[in-house]
Amino acid sequence: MLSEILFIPLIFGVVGEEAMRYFAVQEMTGVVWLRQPLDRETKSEMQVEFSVSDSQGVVKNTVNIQIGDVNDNAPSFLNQPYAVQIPENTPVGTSVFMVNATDPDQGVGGSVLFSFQPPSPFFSIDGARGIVTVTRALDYETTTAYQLTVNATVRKHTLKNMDPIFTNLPYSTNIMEDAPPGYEVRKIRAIDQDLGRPRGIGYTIMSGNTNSMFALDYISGSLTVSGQLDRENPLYSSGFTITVKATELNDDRTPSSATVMTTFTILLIDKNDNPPRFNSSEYRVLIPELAQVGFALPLYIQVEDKDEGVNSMFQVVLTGNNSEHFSISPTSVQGRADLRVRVAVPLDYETIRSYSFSLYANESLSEHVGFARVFIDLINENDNRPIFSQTLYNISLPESTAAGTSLLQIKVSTHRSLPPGVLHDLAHNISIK
Ligand SMILES: *[C@@H]1O[C@H](CO)[C@@H](O)[C@H](O)[C@H]1NC(C)=O
Ligand SMILES: *[C@@H]1O[C@H](CO)[C@@H](O)[C@H](O)[C@H]1NC(C)=O
Ligand SMILES: *[C@@H]1O[C@H](CO)[C@@H](O)[C@H](O)[C@H]1NC(C)=O
Ligand SMILES: *[C@@H]1O[C@H](CO)[C@@H](O)[C@H](O)[C@H]1NC(C)=O
Ligand SMILES: *[C@@H]1O[C@H](CO)[C@@H](O)[C@H](O)[C@H]1NC(C)=O
Ligand SMILES: *[C@@H]1O[C@H](CO)[C@@H](O)[C@H](O)[C@H]1NC(C)=O
Ligand SMILES: *[C@@H]1O[C@H](CO)[C@@H](O)[C@H](O)[C@H]1NC(C)=O
Ligand SMILES: [Ca+2]
Ligand SMILES: [Ca+2]
Repeated sequence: MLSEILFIPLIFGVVGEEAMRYFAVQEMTGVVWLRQPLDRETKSEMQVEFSVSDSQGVVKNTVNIQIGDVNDNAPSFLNQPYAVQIPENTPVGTSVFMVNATDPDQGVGGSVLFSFQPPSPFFSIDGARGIVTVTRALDYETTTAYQLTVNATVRKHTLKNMDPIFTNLPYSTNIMEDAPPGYEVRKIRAIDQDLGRPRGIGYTIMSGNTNSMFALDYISGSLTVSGQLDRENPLYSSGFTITVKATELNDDRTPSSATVMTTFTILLIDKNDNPPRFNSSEYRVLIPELAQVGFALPLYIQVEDKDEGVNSMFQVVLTGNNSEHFSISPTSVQGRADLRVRVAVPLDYETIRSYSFSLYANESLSEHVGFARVFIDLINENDNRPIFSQTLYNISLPESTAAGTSLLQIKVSTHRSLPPGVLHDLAHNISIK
């Protein structure tokens, strides 16, 4: 039996004019070649897009290429020529001049070492900063001018491996409190400061990652959200200060001893995700009907919206039949408040014995409503003078009436109308003949 196998070749390429000037890709193997020398001092980083295609289509991917530093620049003096006039009585130890040289190479390759060539008995030069100092008393009568030659050399690269450094510091980002898991807060990046081919970096979180709310990709340095954030959670409300570490990796990808740490601060931006809430679903109170207007009811109502600023502003309203008999304050709240309910009109048990109200806390968002019930019951008080049915009870009875005989039923009724506070006496005249 025969069968045909069709080989579909993959074709590799590089995209873009600038990238094509520097890089060539072998179509069949995907091996990348450099077409011309790179120069870190001109461009330290390039984003190069490579492509791979088959008969079905093309896939492109961007590769970030960092150009490492080599010490390929000689230092140069700035602001030449140098000529200084100093008084002959300039004291020994006085700094009289400063030479200035720069080197375009970065890091260790870029630091310059100064010396006088040949050395002078009268002047010295600070190797690192180029400061020229008088070291011996001068005498105009002996010498009127000194000509000195400064030698600037690039400092020898020390054998000690330098620690990497973070770029684009400081790391501080504000993110919405509802950022979903997987959301990238930011990419952090550290670079190898040493000359030559830069080593890879591994990124880790050392501390501050409360409840593992964030994840840091070891290779890419991408810091992402990995849990459900909530600004109103007291553990998260003041933000996160995460200590991150960058470790240079050896060629076999094991961590080297060259590391650097920094902190990353993340603050959560409030979202209006909480409605106002009362601290109970219902409040009940019993008050004397004679409670004065202005009397504050012993109702301990607290209401709170846990959000921040305008996201925690709301209006309080007490509604229901006869709710105007009471007043509530405050009615405009931001954040949290203890509410006071006060008597607004003279109350009367004989007219209304109990009240039942709805208490709302409404935010500007219509679905953000806090709700509670309020029940107020009045205690009856003896605020009415009793009234006898007759002004005089006149009864006659025979003298033989036995002790304990019921003689008379006295009817007493009350009607409302007397102002509160009247003392009541039940004195009445009964004449018995
Ligand atoms: C050296 O020259 C550079 C470039 O002109 C300047 O920015 C720097 O301030 C100079 N340093 C001193 C110490 O004069
Ligand atoms: C300049 O200084 C360096 C370092 O001290 C020394 O190696 C070099 O020979 C000096 N150059 C000249 C021209 O003297
Ligand atoms: C509501 O809060 C107030 C004020 O803090 C407090 O006095 C009251 O006991 C609370 N009520 C409930 C049911 O927790
Ligand atoms: C409201 O209260 C009044 C007494 O002030 C009463 O007559 C009336 O029936 C009540 N209305 C409702 C709807 O409860
Ligand atoms: C508060 O919200 C409730 C429920 O949505 C609504 O019945 C009431 O009219 C609102 N009150 C105000 C003052 O907006
Ligand atoms: C009380 O009753 C007696 C006898 O029935 C009568 O004579 C007398 O006038 C009455 N007194 C009054 C104040 O009504
Ligand atoms: C009761 O009798 C006394 C003395 O006789 C009199 O002063 C008073 O007015 C009488 N009270 C009533 C309510 O009739
Ligand atoms: Ca919130
Ligand atoms: Ca809110």
